[in-house]
Amino acid sequence: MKKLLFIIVPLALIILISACQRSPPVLPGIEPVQCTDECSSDSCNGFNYISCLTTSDGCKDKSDEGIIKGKCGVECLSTFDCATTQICSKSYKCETKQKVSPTIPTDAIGVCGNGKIDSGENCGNCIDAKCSSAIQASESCINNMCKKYESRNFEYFQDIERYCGYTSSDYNPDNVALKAIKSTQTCTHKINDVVIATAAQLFDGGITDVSKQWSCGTQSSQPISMPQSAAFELEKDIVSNRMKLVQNSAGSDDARNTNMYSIETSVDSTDGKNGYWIKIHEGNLRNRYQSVEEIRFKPTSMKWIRVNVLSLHKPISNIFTLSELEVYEARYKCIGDINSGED
Ligand SMILES: [Ca+2]
Ligand SMILES: [Ca+2]
Repeated sequence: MKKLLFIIVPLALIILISACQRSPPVLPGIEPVQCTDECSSDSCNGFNYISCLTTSDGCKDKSDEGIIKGKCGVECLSTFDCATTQICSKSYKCETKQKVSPTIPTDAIGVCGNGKIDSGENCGNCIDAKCSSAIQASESCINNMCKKYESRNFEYFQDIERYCGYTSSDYNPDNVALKAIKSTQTCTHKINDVVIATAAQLFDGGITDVSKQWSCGTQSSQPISMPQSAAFELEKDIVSNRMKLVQNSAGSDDARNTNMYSIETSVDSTDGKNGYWIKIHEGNLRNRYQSVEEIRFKPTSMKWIRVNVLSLHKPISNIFTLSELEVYEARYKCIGDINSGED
């Protein structure tokens, strides 16, 4: 029994001592320091001012104060912070106002119609580069260049009336259009695998044969758009006072009849499109196939002749046809008249 006591008592003491060591007494009022400093001094995050403050735990913490005038390169927060000639920029700096000059949108540069002659623009492809005084015809656009226009004697009607003893009914009976050398047109019509109806058929002497007429066709049910034109170049400069225009003459098909038309002439065109043109006549063709229109006008110099078809008698038609344009030279006597004026 005594032996057992010798073992139990020291064992109990060891347990008691180790228990006391595991939970040491906590002193009231003193917390243990368990934090670290977030920062050591004030700083910036972009334009934001970050102050470094000591908090209640005794450590330094970051505090974002926002954008503050005078800190982090911020000179101003609004234009009121700047001088009167300055504004507060997006980077919070006072900057002198720049006078904003109007800028041409980049998509307008190089555009035809912006009023400036841009690279690649000329009188033939853009109105910006049109010749200086085309109305007075002192310049004319030929091969995409403005050239001095050389007027012909018989363009100034008053002068002719004053100096020339012509009569409007006096003309040479030879149809000079038959000798035309070149032609062009805005539209054609395929007659068959061999024949296409072009402006050349306007001066081939053929009237009733459908393959000997200028035709325009959409080759579909779509109506043909207006205006359309055909032009041809005479063998040489002439002075004319009479033409004959023959209406569509294809079979008895009035659906192809031209209504309004005009005729223009040029002495300096090289291709039937460029150059200076004057309108010598405008009228309506009768709504009857094979009808012939007699056109009289004051003697006018011409090398090129252009017929413009402005409307059809059947506007929804998908085809129209003009058969022939005959051109006659005026007879006049001017050479003696010019120097024997009466006043
Ligand atoms: Ca332009
Ligand atoms: Ca013909």
